[in-house]
This record gives sequence, structure tokens and C-alpha cells, in this order.
Amino acid sequence: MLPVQELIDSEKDGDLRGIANKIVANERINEEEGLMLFEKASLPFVGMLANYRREQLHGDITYFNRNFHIEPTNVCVYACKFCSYSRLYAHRDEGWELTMENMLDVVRQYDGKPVTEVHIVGGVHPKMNLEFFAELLRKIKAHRPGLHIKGFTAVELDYMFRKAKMSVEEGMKYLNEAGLDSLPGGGAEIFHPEVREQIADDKVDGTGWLYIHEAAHKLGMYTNATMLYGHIEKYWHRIDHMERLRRLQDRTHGFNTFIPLKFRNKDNEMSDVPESSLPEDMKMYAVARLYLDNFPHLKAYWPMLGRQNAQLTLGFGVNDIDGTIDDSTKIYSMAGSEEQTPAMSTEQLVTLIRQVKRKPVERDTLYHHVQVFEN
Ligand code: V47
Ligand code: SF4
Repeated sequence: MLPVQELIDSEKDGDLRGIANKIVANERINEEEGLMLFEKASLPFVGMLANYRREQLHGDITYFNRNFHIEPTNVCVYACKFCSYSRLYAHRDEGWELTMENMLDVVRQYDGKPVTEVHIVGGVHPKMNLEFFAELLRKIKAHRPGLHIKGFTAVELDYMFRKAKMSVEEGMKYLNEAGLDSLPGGGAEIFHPEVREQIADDKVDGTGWLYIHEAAHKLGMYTNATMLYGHIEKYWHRIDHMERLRRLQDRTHGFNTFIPLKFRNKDNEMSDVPESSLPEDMKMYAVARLYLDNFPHLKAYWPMLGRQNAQLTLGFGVNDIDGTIDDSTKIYSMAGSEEQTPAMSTEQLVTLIRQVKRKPVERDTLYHHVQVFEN
């Protein structure tokens, strides 16, 4: 008998046994069942199922890529309560604003180095508009045509498009033609208005976020999706969030990766909210792997979680640990992550993955294999 079947059969709770049998039979679980996994299942039970699904999909393969970030500014018109990174426009002297040349200098620093992706994400600066970013995209592509540009959260795009008086479809096409290849998953937070209105009430809502990703998918662009978890939301808000993503994915198949982002509580307006525990984090990854049955990949973002915890997630459904990053992001170090200078060499990433007996594969943004590291 399969070890997973033995574990299922030894489970005393009939509901959980039923859910697990559905998973093994490749049947979709519903919202109520997803919630039960959060509320009733033990960590070994849900972890074993998530690992079973992960190995069905990817075997031992664990992806990473070679990337760097450009953070154009941390000045932001919004004031999300969980954000430790942004400064309001009125306090912009405390933040940073990179010029076009500064950003192109960052790109030039990687000349001759084998990076495959630049991730551009930052605050919503009222003076950095659609035309400015289109020009940046064109200049990056002129300098290095092969570099994949994954840029701008739906929050940044929503603001840019509205200010330029363009529809979402027009704006997306314009940026795509200027060189934008795919969208990162940020800005999703928790879609349900009951939570979103309390933590991020003035930026694009859940419906607007999904609409922007759908528009990108319709142009043939791939995108990611995140969820900020472990603060004031309840388990059912997480399931609701994943359900909305699963429905869109059924229609478009444009999402590559789901990235649960653990709320970090340093120096923000939610510092009184405790952070989730490590077992809770592992459960989050495991349930995500099981619920989002139409998402090919599940990513643990090591700069936010810490590298050893990211290693642990590889036994709980995760098959991707993002990239080398090269100390080019400040979002998480400012929010209290253990990773104060997030940079890992390819050798370090490979070692990290091998230490937990998985197979490292360098990928590009769209998950084509760049280099397979045989064990
Ligand atoms: O949307 C902000 C989150 C996101 C905090 O697509 C926080 O490959 C935890 O989306 N605690 C931006 N999280 C980063 C992001 C991302 C990162 C890596 C890879 C990809 C990808 C996307 O960071 C925001 C917000 O949800 N965030 N503050 C905080 N205190
Ligand atoms: Fe601005 Fe993004 Fe921070 Fe919200 S999370 S305040 S939109 S930088």
C-alpha cells in the first residue's frame, strides 16, 4: 500500500479521510473541505498530502532563478497598515526615488552576469507615470533584449492606468509592447473586503486586482499571485482568496505561481499583531498546494521567511524558492525578516536545496530549465 494511503486509513476523523481520498484520486476539494484542512487536520497529515501532490507534479525538482530587483521608489500614495517599507509623499525626504539613469545603472551592473530576470516593484509614486515606466522598459530591452522583465503589481498598474486615463486593456497592451513580459503577484493581500478594508483600504480592491491579471493573461502574459497571511484574517478569508484565484485560473490558465507571504510585524501600524508560528506557516503552504490544484507552482520566498524555514517548506508542497535576489530588495528587511541583506549565490541555493534531498533546477521566469543540477 502507498505510505500516503496508510496515513489516510489511520486517520480517525472521517471527514479528513474523505478529503484525503479525494486528493489522492485527483478530485478537487471544495471551500468547506479546504477550511476543514486548516481547522482540523494535523500538520503531519496535511503535510504528507501536500508532499504527495508536490511529488506527483514535480518529483524532487526544486526551482530557483537568477534574478535581481529594482525598487524605483518607496514613496507611496497609499498607506497600507502592514507596510514597513513605504513613505508618504509628504515625507518623501525619508525615502528614495531612483532616476531613470539610476535604474539603468542597476541593470548595467549585471552586464556579463548570467541573470535571466529583473523584478521591478515599488511604492506608488505620484510622479512616476505610465510613460516614465514605458520608457524604462524600452531602455532595459534596448540594453539587454534577453532579460525577462517581471514588473509592477496590479496596485501600481491600476494607479498608472487611471492617471493616464487608459483602460486596463489599453494600458496593459501599451506596457507589454514597451517590453513588460510578466506581472509579479504583489498587492493581492487578502481579497475579501472585510479584511482588505481594514489593512489596505485605499488601493485597488480584490475584483480590480483580478481584472488586471485577467487582462494580462488575455494578452498571453503569465503572472503570479500572492496572499499576505497571518495577521487579522481568519482561515475562511484565506480559502476565499484562493477560491477567487482558482476560479480565474480555470478560465485563463495564466498564473504560474502562488506565493503565500507571511506577515512580518516590525515597524508598521500592525506591530501589535503577533506573527504566525512556524507550524502555522507550514500548514499554510500545505493547504495552498492542495487547494490550488490548477496552479503549477508554489513558491516560498526565502528573503521573507528566512532560508532555513524556506528549506522546510520543500516538504510541505513548495517546489520553488525564488532567486538569488542579490541584496536588491528592502521590503522584507524593513519589515523584520531575519534576512537583512538578502543575497544568495547559485552555489548556496543549490546547497540549500540539496541539504533536504531535493533536486535543484535553475529555471527562467516561465519555468524553462536553464540548468539541472544532478545530485
Ligand atoms: O504586496 C508588504 C508584501 C508584497 C509586508 O511575484 C509584506 O515573484 C509581509 O509581491 N510583511 C510585495 N509581507 C512583494 C511581492 C513579491 C515578492 C517576491 C516575489 C514575487 C513574485 C512577488 O509584499 C506586497 C505585500 O503583500 N508585504 N509588507 C510585511 N510587513
Ligand atoms: Fe504602498 Fe505597496 Fe506599501 Fe501598500 S504595500 S503602502 S501600496 S508600497
